[in-house]
Amino acid sequence: MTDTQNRTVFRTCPLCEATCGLEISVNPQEQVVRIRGDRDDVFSHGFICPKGSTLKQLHEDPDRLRKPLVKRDGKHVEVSWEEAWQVVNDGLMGVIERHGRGALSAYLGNPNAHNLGPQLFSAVMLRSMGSRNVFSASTVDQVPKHVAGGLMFGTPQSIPVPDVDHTDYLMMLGANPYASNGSLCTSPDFPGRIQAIRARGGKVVVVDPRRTKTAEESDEWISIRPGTDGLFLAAMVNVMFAENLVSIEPRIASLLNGVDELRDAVAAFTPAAVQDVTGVSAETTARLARELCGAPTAAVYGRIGVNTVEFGTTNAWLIDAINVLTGNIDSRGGAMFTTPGTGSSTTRGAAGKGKGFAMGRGHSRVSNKPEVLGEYPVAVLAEEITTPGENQVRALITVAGNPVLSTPHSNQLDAALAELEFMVSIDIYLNETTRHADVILPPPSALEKDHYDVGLYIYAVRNIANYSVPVLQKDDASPEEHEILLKLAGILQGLGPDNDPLALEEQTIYAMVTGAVSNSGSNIHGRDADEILNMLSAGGRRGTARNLDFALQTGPYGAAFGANPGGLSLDVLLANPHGVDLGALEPKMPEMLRTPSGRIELSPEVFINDLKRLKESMNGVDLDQMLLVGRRDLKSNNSWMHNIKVLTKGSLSCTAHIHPNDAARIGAVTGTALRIASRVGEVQVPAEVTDSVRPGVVSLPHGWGHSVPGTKMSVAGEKAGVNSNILTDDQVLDPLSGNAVLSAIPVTVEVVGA
Ligand SMILES: Nc1nc2c(c(=O)[nH]1)N[C@H]1C(S)=C(S)[C@@H](COP(=O)(O)OP(=O)(O)OC[C@H]3O[C@@H](n4cnc5c(=O)[nH]c(N)nc54)[C@H](O)[C@@H]3O)O[C@H]1N2
Ligand SMILES: Nc1nc2c(c(=O)[nH]1)N[C@H]1C(S)=C(S)[C@@H](COP(=O)(O)OP(=O)(O)OC[C@H]3O[C@@H](n4cnc5c(=O)[nH]c(N)nc54)[C@H](O)[C@@H]3O)O[C@H]1N2
Ligand code: SF4
Ligand SMILES: [Mo]
Repeated sequence: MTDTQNRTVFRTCPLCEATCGLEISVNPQEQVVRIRGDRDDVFSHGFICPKGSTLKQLHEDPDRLRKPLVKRDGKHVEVSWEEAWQVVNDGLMGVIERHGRGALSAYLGNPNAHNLGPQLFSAVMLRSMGSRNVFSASTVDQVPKHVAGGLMFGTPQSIPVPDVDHTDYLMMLGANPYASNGSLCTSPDFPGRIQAIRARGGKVVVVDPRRTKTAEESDEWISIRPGTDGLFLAAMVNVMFAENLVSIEPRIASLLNGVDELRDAVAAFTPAAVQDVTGVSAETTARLARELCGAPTAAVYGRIGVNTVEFGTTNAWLIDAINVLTGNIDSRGGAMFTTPGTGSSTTRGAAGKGKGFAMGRGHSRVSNKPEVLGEYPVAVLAEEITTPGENQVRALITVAGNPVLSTPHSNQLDAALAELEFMVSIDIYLNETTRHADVILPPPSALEKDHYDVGLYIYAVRNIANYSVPVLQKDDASPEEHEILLKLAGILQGLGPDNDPLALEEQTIYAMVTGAVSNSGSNIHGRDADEILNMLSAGGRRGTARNLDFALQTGPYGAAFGANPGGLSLDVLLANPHGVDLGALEPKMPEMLRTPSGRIELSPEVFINDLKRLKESMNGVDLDQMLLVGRRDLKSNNSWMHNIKVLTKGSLSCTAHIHPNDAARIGAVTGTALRIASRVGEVQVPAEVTDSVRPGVVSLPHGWGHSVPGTKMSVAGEKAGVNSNILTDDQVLDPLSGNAVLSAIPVTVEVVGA
C-alpha cells in the first residue's frame, strides 16, 4: 500500500506535560501505521520522546479495557454498559441510603490533567457527590506550588514558570526534565531548550542528590543531601541580603510587601551554618547566590524533588522569593506568568487585586488535616476508610488513578480499599487499584478522544492553543469519557441509571453562559444568553468541543462570539491543526495579581514562621542515615505504561541505585538482592551500584509492583518490580500543604540473607 492512501491526523500527545505534537498516519482499514513528531507543531517543532509513538500500542493493547467490568464472586467479568450503570446506581445509592453522602469519596489521578473530558466535567461529578471527601494525585505532587503561589501572588494558579527560552541562567532543583520532560513548566523539548541556554552562553545548574542526565548535560551539578533544599535556599537568600546583592526593578519594588521581614527571618541561615546538613559547601552556596544576582537574567525552578518533602511548600516559596530578590520575577528571561487561551484564575475577575488564597476550610475527620484546593491529603484516605464513626468513607470513585502504587504507605491503602462497601473506577486497565472496584468503566482510548490541554497550558513557557480532533472513531456503543462522568453525576444526583448525560451537559453549559453574560468582567457581558447558546451549538456541536469553544471565546484572546473578530475560537483551532502560537510570555504585573493587598506578598506569615521549623530540622541530624529518593525514567510514566512492551523491553527496570561506598559497606554488587525497610514497610529489590547517587542515598523509581493478583496486565506482570510507596510514610506530611513526603525517607538497606 502506498502512503498516499493513508490519511494524516495531527494530535497532541496526552502522556506527559510536554504537549508534543504528533503526526499520525492511519491506513484505509483505520489502523495507525506510524506516529512521529509533527515538525510543523508551533510548540514542539517535531520533538517526540519514545513514549509518544506508543499511543498506537496503547490503543491496540489487548489488556486495555473496552467494555465495563463488574466484580462477581471475586472475579471481574465483562458486562454491557446498561448492566454496569445499574450496578453503579445500586451500589452508590445503597451507600447513600445506609450511611449518607459523607460516606462517599473520590480520588482523581494524574491523567485527569491530560484529558479534556475530566478537565471540563469532573467538577460536575464531584459537586453531585455532595461529600467533602475529595482526594487527588495533587497531594502526592504539586500542591506546595499552589499554596506558595496562592499566598504570594493571590491564586493557586499563580505559579511562575522559568522563561527557559530567554534566560541566561537556569537553576533547577529536584527536577530531571531529561527524563520527565518537565512539570508545571510545559516545555516540549525541554532538553533542547536547556542546550540552547548553554549554546547562547548561559549557564545551567542542577541541584539533585543524583547526577541525573539533566545534571550531566548542565554546567554544574550540586549534589545536595535529600530533604535539605530549604536550608540551601534560605542560605542563598541570606547571602543576597548580607552582601547587598538584592536588586529589584522599580515596577516590582513598588508592588512588594515583606522585604525586611524576609531579611530578618533568614539571618540565622548563613551558608556556614547549613553546610554540614545540606552537603553543599558554604563557598558554593555563596557563589551560586552571587551568580544568580549577577546574571543578566536568571530563573530558579523547583519540582518533585523539592515539593514532595517535609518542607515542600517552604521550598516553593523560597524559590520564588529568590526569583523576586534577583530581579527576575515577571521579567523576560526570569520567572514569568503564562496567559493561556482558556484563561486562568490570574486572568479572570478584576485585575490587580482579589480575594487571595485560603485553605483549611474544613478538616479531615480522623486526623484533622486542613482542606486544600477543595481536597484532603490523599495520605489520609486509608484512615478515613478504616476508622469507624459518622462519615466514615464506605464508597470510593476513582477516575484515572492508581493510588495503590502512587500514594504513601500503600500496603495500608491496598488493605483499606478491600474493606469498602462499594467502589467504582473510571479507568482503562484492571490494575493494582481498580482490582478492588465493583465496577470499572473504561473510557475510549486516547486516539479516540479529542484533546486540548486546558490545565497544562496555564504553565507553558509560551502562550499556546492547540486542539486535536479524535484520530480514530470510537465504537458507537461506548460513551465518551465526559459522558461517563456526567452519567455518574446524574446517578449521584438520584436521577437513576438511565439518566441522560446530555441533559446535565445542557444544564452545565447554560449555567456557564448565563453566568458570563451577567458578569461584568466577561467579554460577553450583557449579551443575549440564547443567542450565545445557539452560536455554541451550531452544527450540532456539543460535549467537550462545545464547552471548550466557550472557554476559548470568553478567554483572554477570545473571539467573544463575533465581538472580537479574529479572536480565538474552536473554529480557529480547527483551521490550525498544528496549533496557534500566541507569543512569548510577557510581563503581567500588576494585572495578574489577586492578593487582597494587590501586591506581591514576599513574606506570608506561615512561611516566615516555618523557618523556625526549618532551622530546628538541623538539630540532631544523623548524617549516616540512609535516605530513599525516587527517580523517573524516560520510557516509563508513573504506574501505568508498563504494559507496553516496546517501552519495558531493554534497560527499563526497577532497581535500587546505591553508591559504590554504601554497596561495599554492606557487601552488595549490582544484582545483589537488597532489603530496604522504613518505618512502615519493606521491599526486596536488586541493587544497581552507581556513583550517580550521592553516598548515603538509595533511589527507587515509583509506579512499579505489578505482581499482585487479580489484575489484567500481562506485560507489566512479566517485569513487575516493587512498589516504592510501600516504604513511604503516610504519617509524615508537608504540614503547610498536606502534600505527601515521597523523598528523603529514612531507610535501612541490607543484603537479603546477610
Ligand atoms: N514514591 C513516589 N510516589 C509518587 C511520585 C514520586 O515521584 N515518588 N510521583 C507522584 C506523582 S507526581 C503523581 S502525578 C502520582 C500519580 O498518581 P496516580 O494518578 O494515582 O497514578 P498514575 O500512575 O498516573 O495512574 C493513572 C491511572 O489512570 C489510568 N488511565 C490512563 N489513561 C487514562 C484515561 O485516559 N482515562 C482514564 N479514566 N484512566 C486512564 C491508568 O490505567 C492508571 O490506573 O504519583 C505520585 N507518586
Ligand atoms: N518519563 C516520565 N515522565 C514523566 C513522568 C514519569 O513518570 N515518567 N511523570 C510525570 C509527572 S506526574 C510529573 S509530576 C513530572 C515530574 O517531573 P520532575 O519533577 O522532573 O520529576 P523527576 O524526574 O522525578 O525528578 C525529580 C528529581 O528530584 C530529585 N530529588 C529527590 N529528592 C530530592 C531532594 O531532596 N532535593 C533535590 N534537590 N532533589 C531531589 C530526584 O533525584 C530526581 O532526579 O514528570 C512527568 N513526566
Ligand atoms: S515528551 Fe511527553 S508529550 Fe512529548 S512525546 Fe513524550 S510523552 Fe508525549
Ligand atoms: Mo505528577
